[in-house]
Amino acid sequence: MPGIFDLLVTGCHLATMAGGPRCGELRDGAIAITGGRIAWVGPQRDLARDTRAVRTLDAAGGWITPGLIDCHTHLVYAGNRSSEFEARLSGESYASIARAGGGINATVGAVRQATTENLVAQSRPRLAAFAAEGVTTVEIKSGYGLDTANERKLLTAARSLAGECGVDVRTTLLAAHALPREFADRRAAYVDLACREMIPALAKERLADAVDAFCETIAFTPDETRRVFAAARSAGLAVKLHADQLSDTGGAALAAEFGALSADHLEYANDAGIAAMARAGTVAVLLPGAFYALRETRVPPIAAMRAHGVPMAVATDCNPGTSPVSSLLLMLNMASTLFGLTPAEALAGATCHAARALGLADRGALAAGMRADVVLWDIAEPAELSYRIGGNPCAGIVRDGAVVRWRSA
Ligand code: DI6
Ligand code: FE
Repeated sequence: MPGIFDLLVTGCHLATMAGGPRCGELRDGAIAITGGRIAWVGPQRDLARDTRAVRTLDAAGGWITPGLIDCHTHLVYAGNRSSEFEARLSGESYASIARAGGGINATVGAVRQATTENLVAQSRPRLAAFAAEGVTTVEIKSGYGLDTANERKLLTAARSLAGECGVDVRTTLLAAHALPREFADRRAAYVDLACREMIPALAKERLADAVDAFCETIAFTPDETRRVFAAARSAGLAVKLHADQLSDTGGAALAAEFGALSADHLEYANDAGIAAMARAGTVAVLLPGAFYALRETRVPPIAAMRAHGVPMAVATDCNPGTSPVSSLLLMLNMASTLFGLTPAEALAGATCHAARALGLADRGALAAGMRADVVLWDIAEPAELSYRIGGNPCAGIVRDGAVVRWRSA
């Protein structure tokens, strides 16, 4: 074992998520960190008696997991849509509200009015809520600007929130989220703008890590999505897809065809699409918050995902319309109660599989060489993370090797 570690955490149980049954659990373990990376993980009794560290933290019997990863959010936005919530409660559908010019376009109106600073100020409490629950990596999509300047504003706000909060933010350009009002009846012209201007420009400015699209009857067709993905590919960006959320448009297979990092929602995905995702290595991102808020009844084909060995991630879809959620822990619960995931599958969905949905090989598990994003929980068993509804058992956070908080230390 090397000489002096930067940080040593003792007295813990670990859900390593690094393979093996039951979350790769390791009871009575310890974890050592050096240079922002995990240097060693193992049973505490294997620590050499002369092991030294600049700082040692006692976990007092709590559980350690990798930092949680929310791989699908739209958390930078302005305003809110509580009036649409009321309209849906009195019988209107999400699709009819969207067709009448509300929905995503309502938030686009609010975002276009807002300054970057406004957007940061309105989104800060949401990101802070994630961070307080042990989320150390968050993906944030644009998609409420729908022109180059306003999509840039959203991505810039996401990047600047990252800087001030310390959470690692991955940005995704979602130009093909909805047809903006000024392009009504000029669909092809908007897709041209997205492909010829928005994607190349924002990729060149390094504001986006990936490109996403909403492939749906109320949004973009499979052919329009293909054009967007081809532009992403030319710009050297990975792709992800909002697929088969409200109807089966063949989104799962389309995502697989382009080697997408993930296909998300998937309530209506067909079996051939799931099989294609397995072959392509595309992660299924489950979004139970949107399913719940829209009071959907069609559950994603979990059995097919398991049968084909498609990795399942779980995310919040934090957005003002269909998932006004800022708790990833609540999504672990809903993934189990609504979709039937085991607690171990749900936790994998917010750690190792979420990392893969973002194309990040350096996190999501506790193993030597991984980024040192580590969370301490006051729980007796890992299943408690999805069993409880409300409350926050997070008792300590180490992010990129730095202690953000630790009990009373
Ligand atoms: N699917 C969703 O659930 C969100 N976007 C998407 O493509 C909804 C976004 C909104 O209604 O504001
Ligand atoms: Fe979404």
